Amino acid sequence: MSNSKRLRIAVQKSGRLSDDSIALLKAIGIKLNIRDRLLIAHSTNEPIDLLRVRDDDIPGLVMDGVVDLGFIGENELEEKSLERKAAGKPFEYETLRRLDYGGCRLSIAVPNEMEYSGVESLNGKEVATTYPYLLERYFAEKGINAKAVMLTGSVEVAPRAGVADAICDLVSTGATLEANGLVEKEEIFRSKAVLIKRVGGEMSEEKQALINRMMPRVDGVLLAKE
Ligand code: PRT
Ligand code: ZN
Repeated sequence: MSNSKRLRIAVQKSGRLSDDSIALLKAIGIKLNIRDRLLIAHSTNEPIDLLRVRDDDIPGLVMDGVVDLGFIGENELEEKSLERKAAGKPFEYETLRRLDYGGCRLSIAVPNEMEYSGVESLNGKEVATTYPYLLERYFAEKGINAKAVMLTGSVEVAPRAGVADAICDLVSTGATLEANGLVEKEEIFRSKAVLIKRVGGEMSEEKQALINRMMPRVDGVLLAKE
């Protein structure tokens, strides 16, 4: 698929990274004809096709060489990279640029009433998260004997529901934690959106030339917004 003559770029179809990623592509002069329900969108002025998918799928699409470039949050990228490495699948990519949106942190939070005197307080506890690989790595680095419990949604209600003792989830304003009676205790990963490129397989001269033309324009847009 990556042999296609047109440059394939994966973007989140609908979510927190979608609008900013599309806006960046438009700002660097790529005209796009996006129809809401369609998986693929074609550029009308460059040989570029957009693949509009769930963000969870973007790291794998790049690492498997199905697409040439992808816009993705570093949290999802690092988690999928660790997961694929453990499974013996390709997990490599090149980061072309760190972008100026999608900023958040992955943090461990505990119920207000839980006694907490440092990360050691998590020994023997169960922590609900959508990022078990990042969390297990953190526990291993800190020498903590705690268990990551995988949940794909509603992580913040897990302690109240009796499913876990604490959580590890993305935080931006902190409002969600507060609304659920949780206090942020340990920041384990800081994330922003990044533009990544596949590393395996051949890249045609035409496609590489197009990427080479795009990147200075990306830098120009990022600089203008500073
Ligand atoms: O459907 P699809 O799988 O594509 O989307 P998704 O629901 O998995 O992802 P989405 O759109 O919610 O987030 C995409 C990416 O945006 C994440 O992977 C992060 O890189 C980035 N991002 C930045 C965030 C946040 N900020 C964020 N605050 N992703 C999620 N949140 C959630 C968080 O999980 C929690 O539920 O917002 C809530 C906390 O926000 P505050 O402001 O209350 O602290
Ligand atoms: Zn997702």
